[in-house]
Amino acid sequence: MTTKQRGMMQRNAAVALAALAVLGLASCGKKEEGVVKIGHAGPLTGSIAHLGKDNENGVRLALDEANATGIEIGGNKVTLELLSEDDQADPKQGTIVAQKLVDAKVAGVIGHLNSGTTIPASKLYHDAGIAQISPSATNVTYTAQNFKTAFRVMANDAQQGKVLGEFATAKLGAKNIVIIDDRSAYGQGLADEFEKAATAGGATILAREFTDTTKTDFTAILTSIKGKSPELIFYGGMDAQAGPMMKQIQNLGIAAAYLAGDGVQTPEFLKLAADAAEGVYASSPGVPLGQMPQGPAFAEKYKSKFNQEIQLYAPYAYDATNVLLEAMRKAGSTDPAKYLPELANIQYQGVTGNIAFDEKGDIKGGGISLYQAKGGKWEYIETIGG
Ligand code: ABU
Repeated sequence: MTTKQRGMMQRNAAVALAALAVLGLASCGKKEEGVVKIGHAGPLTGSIAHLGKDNENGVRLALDEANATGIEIGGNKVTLELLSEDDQADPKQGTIVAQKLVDAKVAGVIGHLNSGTTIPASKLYHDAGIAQISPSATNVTYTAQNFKTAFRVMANDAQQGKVLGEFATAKLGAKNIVIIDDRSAYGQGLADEFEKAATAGGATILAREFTDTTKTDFTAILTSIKGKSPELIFYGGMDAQAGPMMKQIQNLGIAAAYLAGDGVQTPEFLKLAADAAEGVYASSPGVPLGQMPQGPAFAEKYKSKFNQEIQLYAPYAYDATNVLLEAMRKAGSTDPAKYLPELANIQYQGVTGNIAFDEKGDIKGGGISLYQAKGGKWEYIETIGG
């Protein structure tokens, strides 16, 4: 061996030793830096983008807070990175962005917003073994699939439809009802549950009418409904349709009570329907923000960070994110295979209340609240269950 060759060998050995020393420190020390990707998916464009952004803000707030406090998982400092995808509230786009999040190797997903995207996406997360917590999808099918990866942090539409059907018949005394839905998984599913409960309460369903999530002109179905003189119209769908629908109901002079679910119990509906909103009834899972254990404090920090008011589901998206992080902390791992059992058994005191899941991944003890629009505000009536 020449002197030059010996010199090169010595230099290579020194470099290898230095690399080993760094690796050794990293594996023995507690301060290894790592980036953990957390997925979010919801409609960030389109007619309900205000709700998708609201969810995204809830997730972002929780992640930013955790990063600011220097979150450690398994003794290692980690940096949480949000990967937020726009599913456009479209089932096909929902599976496309779900696959994108799976391919990006996210450690968990908060979403999707809509039942129509959450349900098909849940199969992809399930097959990839990734935990999914929806802050807002309420269709019963989501958690009825027995996927050990699927969770939600609010009551479902079997509970919500029952409360709405009983409210329509027992409290409002409606005997003749027309149901409209938007043919989405949420709208149709909630309308079905409402119909069961309203019929059990003694009402007659005069007609079931359908629209879709893209329409804003309902004159044809409302004209047909006017001829039936219902005492109550139930709508299964979102605020973007309910707003213009209420204006058209008012313009046509239809004198029926109007009742809907959580997709309508938003500030956006009040804005879209304007004075036609007066008297409308709607339900929402959980309790009003002001009655949530940390609701007012959350509303303040949300406003100060995003310079806007909460739409609807942001506190649930915030809690869902914190529940996911808590399960990772308890397991000491960001590997879903390790933290999923902790998530299934979580007991977490969040902004919205206590969060624990039943064997299907539904929240234990979620209640449903009822509201009426009065003077441009949602006035609280009562909470059933929870
Ligand atoms: N829960 C109403 C809005 C979201 C959904 O379930 O489609």
